[in-house]
Amino acid sequence: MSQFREPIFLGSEFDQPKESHALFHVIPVPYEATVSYGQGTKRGPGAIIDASLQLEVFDGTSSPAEECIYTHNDVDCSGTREEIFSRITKAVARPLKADGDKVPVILGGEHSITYPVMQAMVEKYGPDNIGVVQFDAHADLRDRYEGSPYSHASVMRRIHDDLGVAIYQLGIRALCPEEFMYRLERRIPGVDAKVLVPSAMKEILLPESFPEHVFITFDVDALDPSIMPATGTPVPGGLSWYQSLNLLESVAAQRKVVGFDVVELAPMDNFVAPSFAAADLTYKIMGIIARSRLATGPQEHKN
Ligand SMILES: [Mn+2]
Repeated sequence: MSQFREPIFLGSEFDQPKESHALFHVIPVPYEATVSYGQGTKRGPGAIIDASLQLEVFDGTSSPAEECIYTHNDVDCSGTREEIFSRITKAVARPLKADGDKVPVILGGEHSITYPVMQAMVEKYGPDNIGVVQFDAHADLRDRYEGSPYSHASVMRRIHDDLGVAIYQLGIRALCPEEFMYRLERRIPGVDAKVLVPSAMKEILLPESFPEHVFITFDVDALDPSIMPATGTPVPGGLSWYQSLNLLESVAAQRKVVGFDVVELAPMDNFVAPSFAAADLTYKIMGIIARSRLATGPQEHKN
């Protein structure tokens, strides 16, 4: 059990730090059960970590790796869904229970893993003190999908309905009538791709009532398929690279980001660009979080 996974995130540049010293806790979750179209998300975490070996430590603004990145062993994704979900919750709870500021960074795997991840986040912060900002092409608000309430297509419904957590959606451009009505009835805030993308919007304003802690769930299909074709259900009209980074900065400027995940990468065998994009995105979000911790008063609500 003490054996580290090989390689570790940015293992080309750093040895595994002491677990207690690290701000960022990378938790690979190679879970794939309900993906509906393309397959291969269970290879996502490995591909992101492999690609991280090619990253520059300096991200153009700062070197977030200086805050230390500890890579945990892969969560065991064998057995029943219940067993796997409870292992995921436990793995995320571990850094949250430790002393000091620790940021879980979960690498998927299919999007359904965000539900057990949020169970750990809610245990730490309470349902009223944490909200989820979701970058995604799909609303993921179906009550069930293909018979399962725990499908990747239902994950945000579980988080909002069952955990009572506020959500904010960015980049959505594929949803069914049930999800459309649910969003209206529950007044789910956010900005859809058809507004966000043509206007090249760089900043959003979270509702004043939105919780002070934020978990970011980044489904890579939020990105346009031109930069992210390696995902099970790509949808045209997605976010560009810089727009995504600007929006992430905007979220981190308004609330304290206490964890994030990058999910739904289905790596392509002969095309490394999407895997590298997912690794770069993961590292860029670390940078945004590290810098927001240093900025004066990042937790002050700007709205
Ligand atoms: Mn999704």
